[in-house]
Amino acid sequence: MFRRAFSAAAVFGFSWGGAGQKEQFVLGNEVKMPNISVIRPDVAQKNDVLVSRKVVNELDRTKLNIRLYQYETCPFCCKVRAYLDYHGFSYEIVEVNPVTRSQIKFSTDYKKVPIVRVNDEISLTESSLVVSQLATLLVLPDRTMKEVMSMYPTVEGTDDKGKAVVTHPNKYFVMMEKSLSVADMAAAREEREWREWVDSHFIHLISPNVYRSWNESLETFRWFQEVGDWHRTFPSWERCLAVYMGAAAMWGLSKRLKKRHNIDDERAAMKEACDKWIVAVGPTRKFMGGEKPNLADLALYGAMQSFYGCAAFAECCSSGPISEWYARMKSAVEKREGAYLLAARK
Ligand SMILES: N[C@@H](CCC(=O)N[C@@H](CS)C(=O)NCC(=O)O)C(=O)O
Repeated sequence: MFRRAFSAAAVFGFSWGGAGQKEQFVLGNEVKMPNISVIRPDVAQKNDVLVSRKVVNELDRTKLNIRLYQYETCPFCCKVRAYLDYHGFSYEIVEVNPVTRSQIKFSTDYKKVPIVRVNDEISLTESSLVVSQLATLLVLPDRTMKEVMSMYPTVEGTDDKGKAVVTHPNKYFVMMEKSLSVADMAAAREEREWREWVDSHFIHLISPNVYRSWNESLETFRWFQEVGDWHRTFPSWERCLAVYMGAAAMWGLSKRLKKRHNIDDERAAMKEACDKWIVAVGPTRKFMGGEKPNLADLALYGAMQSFYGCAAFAECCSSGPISEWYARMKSAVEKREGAYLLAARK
């Protein structure tokens, strides 16, 4: 049973302004206040895994029944959450145990997170693909999820080591039925290129930074335990195993990742990436998307949110223009400023 319900304002600590000057969402002909609640069930429903939280937006009438299987601090999962939250979707979160992964045993061929289940029948995987598919669903309100999925064909091939890989050549594309102006086409290209940069460059800088020493790795896992609410969702032996095994494994792996991605000084590389982003946004835009965040803004925000409690974030991202952009993003996401798009979908 769902016993504890908190308003999102209480959970996230944001406010909507003083009396009489609250922010409003215009949905079709209606002007509504966003009303988000976050429910934390204490126990699992019969024949189900424990839902760690349920985000409910009364204005989401899509009936998609979205469930996100995730690790709270996985950058790929954070990207998907940033997208869902900014657009005001209602959805459930299931925290997956990183050691046992028992919560995703229904998925026999795909063993990574995030996995997004829609109506308990469709599994969406690959964070950027998931975001493009959901974005297409919002742009084309008359299409079903299955129709949207068919717009993203898979291509089977092999990587440079001869291992079989499945790719989605158009995974950064949002499908439109109308033709775009030259300016909108340039903006869409910029958005795609920077989303790809987040996946192929920025995210690779995170592990070498947050696990760079045994102490930092352990600190990082202790923070994961805290924000992932592991105390509530996993028994103590699983928690202990996940913290110490995870910290040891990732400390070792981060050395290999550093080499693989040719990272010399991890902190300097992170600072350089943040500077590069700020230069790309430029001095006149609030976001890369202009007045509103686009999918590249949401991707980088999600990736950065995945390590905001770590020393690397404090050292590289908590001052200067990047911190100002991050604060603007945090506010836009937490206030569900993109929720107007959901209005078109019944
Ligand atoms: N390309 C995938 C990457 C997903 C991924 O690598 N997820 C990691 C967590 S950060 C994972 O599940 N690894 C397997 C594991 O932890 O067991 C995406 O964008 O969703």
